Amino acid sequence: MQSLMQKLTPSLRADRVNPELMRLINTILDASKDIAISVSQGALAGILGSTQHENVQGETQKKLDVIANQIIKDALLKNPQVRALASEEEDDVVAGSPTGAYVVAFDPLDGSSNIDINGQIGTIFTIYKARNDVPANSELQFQQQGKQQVCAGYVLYGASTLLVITTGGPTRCFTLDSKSNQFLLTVPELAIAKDTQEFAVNMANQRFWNSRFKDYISDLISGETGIRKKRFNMRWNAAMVGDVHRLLIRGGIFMYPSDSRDPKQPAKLRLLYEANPMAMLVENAGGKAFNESERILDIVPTTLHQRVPVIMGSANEVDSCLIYLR
Ligand code: AFP
Repeated sequence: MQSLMQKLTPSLRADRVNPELMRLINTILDASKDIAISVSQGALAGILGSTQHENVQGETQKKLDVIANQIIKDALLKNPQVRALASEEEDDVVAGSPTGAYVVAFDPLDGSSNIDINGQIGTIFTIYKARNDVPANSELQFQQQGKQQVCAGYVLYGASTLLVITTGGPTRCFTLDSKSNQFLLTVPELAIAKDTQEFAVNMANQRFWNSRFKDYISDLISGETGIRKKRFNMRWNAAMVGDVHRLLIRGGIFMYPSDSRDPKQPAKLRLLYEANPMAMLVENAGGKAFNESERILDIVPTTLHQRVPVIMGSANEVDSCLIYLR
């Protein structure tokens, strides 16, 4: 069966991806395969635990955050197509080759709190065309709307190592074959169910939500006897990559709304490294992705590490949530 499965390159060719972009995607994926080896070795590779450092987001870096960031950064800076890179773990934009055609942003290790518990973690990445009107190391390279992404994807280091990717066409899923070390196409076209009975939100933040969002969640929880007249189930992974993967496979709604915990930081998830790539993957699989008022892919970014509320997943359920929020 395995030999009949398509490898990544023919699939990208079918999606009319040009050879330079294809090589760039492969650079990211080769790096992710190295990360996958470290993840699978766990304590044996000395990757568990924290460093003494905080990243630009004010979060204590895990050892694997630093290792994964370095692996991807080193690989990208060797690729002449990379004009610049931005990472959740880097303070500033890092310039690459002045003639590179693309800029790449990534969250090297999403779901850091799951590293030490052997839970789901992943690498999220996005690629834009480089801008010729601003310097390579300018933040403006990355202040492009999400709808301008030429590729978005994640590698999920779970029970299997999976790649979910779109280059503007369908959102496709590949599984890393440990024998050939190749990503093989296992779901040619992901399609998110329009309706769902499953939601993902961190309920511990409830007291910090606005009243409209509280009302929406309360109506989900009230089940068959409530206004929604159906029973909803809840799941929370603490890793967006795992939660979004679940909704791509069996439908669902993933929410990280604005909250009042920290007035300087009204939302948690990062637009560039998390919200935009996931929004493109979700939309290209038939789902919807909004902050609380507009389509995520339409947001004009203003800063590199900007954070936004996120509501994404099954189209009809996202619409229902937005009715409460408006
Ligand atoms: P880390 O990668 O810093 O652990 O954060 C993961 C994340 O950005 C996103 O992947 C999760 O959905 C969310 O944060 C989890 O947040 P909680 O800490 O509220 O569970």
